[in-house]
Amino acid sequence: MPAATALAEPKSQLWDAIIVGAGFAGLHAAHALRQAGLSCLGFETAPDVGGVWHWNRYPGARCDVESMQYSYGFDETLQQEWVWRERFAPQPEILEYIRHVADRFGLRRHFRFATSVTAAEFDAAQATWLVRTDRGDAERARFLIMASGGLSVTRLPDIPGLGTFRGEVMHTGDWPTRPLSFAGKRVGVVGTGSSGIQAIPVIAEHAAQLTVFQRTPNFVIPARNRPLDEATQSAWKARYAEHRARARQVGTFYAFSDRSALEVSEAERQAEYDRRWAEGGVNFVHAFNDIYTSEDANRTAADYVRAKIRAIVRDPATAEALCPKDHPLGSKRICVASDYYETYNRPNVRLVDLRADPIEGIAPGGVRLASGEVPLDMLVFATGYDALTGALTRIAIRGRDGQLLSEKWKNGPVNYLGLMTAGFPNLFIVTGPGSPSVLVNMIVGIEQHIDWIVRCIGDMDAAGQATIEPEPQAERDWVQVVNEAAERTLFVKANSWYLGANIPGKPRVFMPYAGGIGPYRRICDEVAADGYRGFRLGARVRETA
Ligand code: N01
Repeated sequence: MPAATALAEPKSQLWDAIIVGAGFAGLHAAHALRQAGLSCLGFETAPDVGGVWHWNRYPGARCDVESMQYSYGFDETLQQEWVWRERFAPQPEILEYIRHVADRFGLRRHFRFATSVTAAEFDAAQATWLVRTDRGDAERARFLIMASGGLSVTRLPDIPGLGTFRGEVMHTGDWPTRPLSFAGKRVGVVGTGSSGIQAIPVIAEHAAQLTVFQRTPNFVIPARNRPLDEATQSAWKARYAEHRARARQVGTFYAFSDRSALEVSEAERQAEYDRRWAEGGVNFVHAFNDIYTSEDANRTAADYVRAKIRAIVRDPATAEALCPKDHPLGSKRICVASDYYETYNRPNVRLVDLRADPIEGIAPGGVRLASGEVPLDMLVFATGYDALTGALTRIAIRGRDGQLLSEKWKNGPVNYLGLMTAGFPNLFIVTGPGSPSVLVNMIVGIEQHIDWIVRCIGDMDAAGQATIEPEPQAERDWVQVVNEAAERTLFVKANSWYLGANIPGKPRVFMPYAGGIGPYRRICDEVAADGYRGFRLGARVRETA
């Protein structure tokens, strides 16, 4: 193992950067800043590193991006030495990897754990951020890096009577660390997104009775998870540089099709879908190049999956309820799981279609439906997150003139390149709204953002600049670019968390940039090379005084 790089000591109580979050993004930020000779301090709510992978301990939790791709690419020795055990790593293995990275590069020492940032205020006179926590810390830094995650603020629906339930209540994104047993219990799961569809088959194996409360069915592709044998892994590793270079341009190691679903014969189309269904994983959606953009092309893929559901699920009414019909395939995040549809053939599993039989409330003994009460001992909410903006707006972040970020973004996030927002100098946002973020492999997006941010700080220091923030016109233009990119896709055709549609009252704005990580990276690099075009740079305070 390589020795950890020498720690850059803070020059005074003023840190070069404060980092919020010790997940994949925060850890990489700490490492990259230190490599650049910059000091940093991080805060993390959890007692240890891991970010979402610390909290998402629900049964069946695993990544839907393949292990060989869902890992850092910044260190050649790390990627060659680390051995993944499964094609899709389960949560404990990913957490083990993150902890290994923290140990290997000596990153924990930069963070204060079990500490939540509650407020951050820009001090224009000093050109610094003053950051406060729930444990009384008050620390200053020149830059504030929000590595707080796009899917980290969990959401429990506002169902009448929830507080009266006598049994245990859990959210998949805030799963207890204590051991939980489903044995002999009547368990209810609310929500059938990526988390629900992973947890349901595992809970079904252990619970006496499982009731799934489904509002919107999703398209679920089989994972075909398997152990990663040494030969497969070595083959990937031999070509890691090439794979990573490709992922930096397209967000994934997978090859994309250059054919339209509509230009091939029915037989060819079926053969391609069969091949990808058998292979498993999200690569199913790349079968043709217009699945995300053409409703007709998309329908061929959606029809294929619906036919699979009807073939797998024996009860025709359950099969029909499981068939998504109100949104194109992939317009809500495509789901990947093992034995999801097969689970509904088990005698101890029941699906409740909430569109036909809505939840009226929760009683001490179970869930009250329009048709009557479902008695339960445990209730699992797989009901998602206040995505992309939640972790930013719940902190009292005040920019120039005391403006609150939550106030500035009350009609939707407004920023330039997804990286910065006008009026909040030196505040960097990692993989938030306005960037490809959740539409690509998150680690690819994180590495691109952190590299850009650290380069930006270095360029500013070299040029004697103290502040950077977007020109208001540049961010207005970028919002337009983000909207236009979304309009060219079918993403806008679903009520998804991408649009904030899962949070009552949240402005309906398509938040991620759907133009692709390659074009996005080029734009960010060109902006930097062009003297940070669209940004307003300010000289050091001392020099202007
Ligand atoms: O959350 P979701 P998630 N009554 O918002 C339902 C990532 N992730 O935690 O669609 C009844 O997708 C809601 O119904 P509807 C991944 O990016 C990755 O599953 O709003 N139901 C929906 O079915 C993912 O997309 C991995 O009608 C209610 C579900 O709850 C993102 O995290 C694993 C309801 C929420 O689905 C979020 O996934 C897990 C109510 N009042 C997560 N409110 C992997 O890498 C909400 N729902 C595999």
